[in-house]
Amino acid sequence: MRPLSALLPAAAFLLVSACGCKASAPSAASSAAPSDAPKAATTAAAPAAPATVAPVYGYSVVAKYPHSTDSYTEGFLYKDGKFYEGTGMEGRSGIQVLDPATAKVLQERKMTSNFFGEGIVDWGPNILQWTWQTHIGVAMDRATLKPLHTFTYTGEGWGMTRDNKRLITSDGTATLRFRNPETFEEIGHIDVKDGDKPVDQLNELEYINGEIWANVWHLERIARISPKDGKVISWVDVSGILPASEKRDDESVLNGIAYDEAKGRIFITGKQWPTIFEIKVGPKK
Ligand SMILES: [Ca+2]
Repeated sequence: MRPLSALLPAAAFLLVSACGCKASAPSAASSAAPSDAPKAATTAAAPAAPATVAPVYGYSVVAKYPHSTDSYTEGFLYKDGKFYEGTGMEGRSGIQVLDPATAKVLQERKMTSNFFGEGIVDWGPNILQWTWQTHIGVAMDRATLKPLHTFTYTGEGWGMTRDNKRLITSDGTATLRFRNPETFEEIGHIDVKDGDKPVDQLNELEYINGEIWANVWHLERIARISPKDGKVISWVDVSGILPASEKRDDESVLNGIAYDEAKGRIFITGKQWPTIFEIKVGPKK
């Protein structure tokens, strides 16, 4: 991998602006349909969930929080009382720090318009964000969102999370990769399977109590995955949690899982959803 110092100037290129930040009143008025096709064309809003081997659980909603319908959610985490959200789409990508109660944008940094932002992960005092198909990511100071250095990788960038030793990343396939948090180099991987069947399109990730939780692109289902062997331990079916009438389009899909480790709270949201849901896993109704 290229030495990080050689890539330093690119950090300023990748991230162009911080903001003084206004309250983000969730609004659907400002965004026209995206001119660049998101990851793939689709016409089916909610395909039937496939049969599974692992048990399927349901959910109950504990609380609801506001979420901006302008945010094309690609990365989502909870840290020190705030939500951190990475957003995608060229021209709309960046990272925001949000007040959970009000959705007020406390801090923000935007990417230049040629980048499509993807997952985010905190590591020590830093926060990392990578991009979909441009093979470059940026490490920022978490307190200020000031870019520190960039890093590169092969393949696509989708979701990111971590355990206490490694970063964990998805790329739209059934493979999750473990990475050195300092160099971003791959140090191992698992192939995710439900029974014998690979589970691909793994997207936004969250490490929760020794499991990797991953939502599957275009399904309202979360896989709970063993980090040891990639086996799907169980599924959480959140079908219908956001009424179809509140989804902007076919790409307004589930794509955000965040965990408040101190209080054991699990939050989920999706691309351009108006709501962040705190959920509890329970029997499927
Ligand atoms: Ca997450």
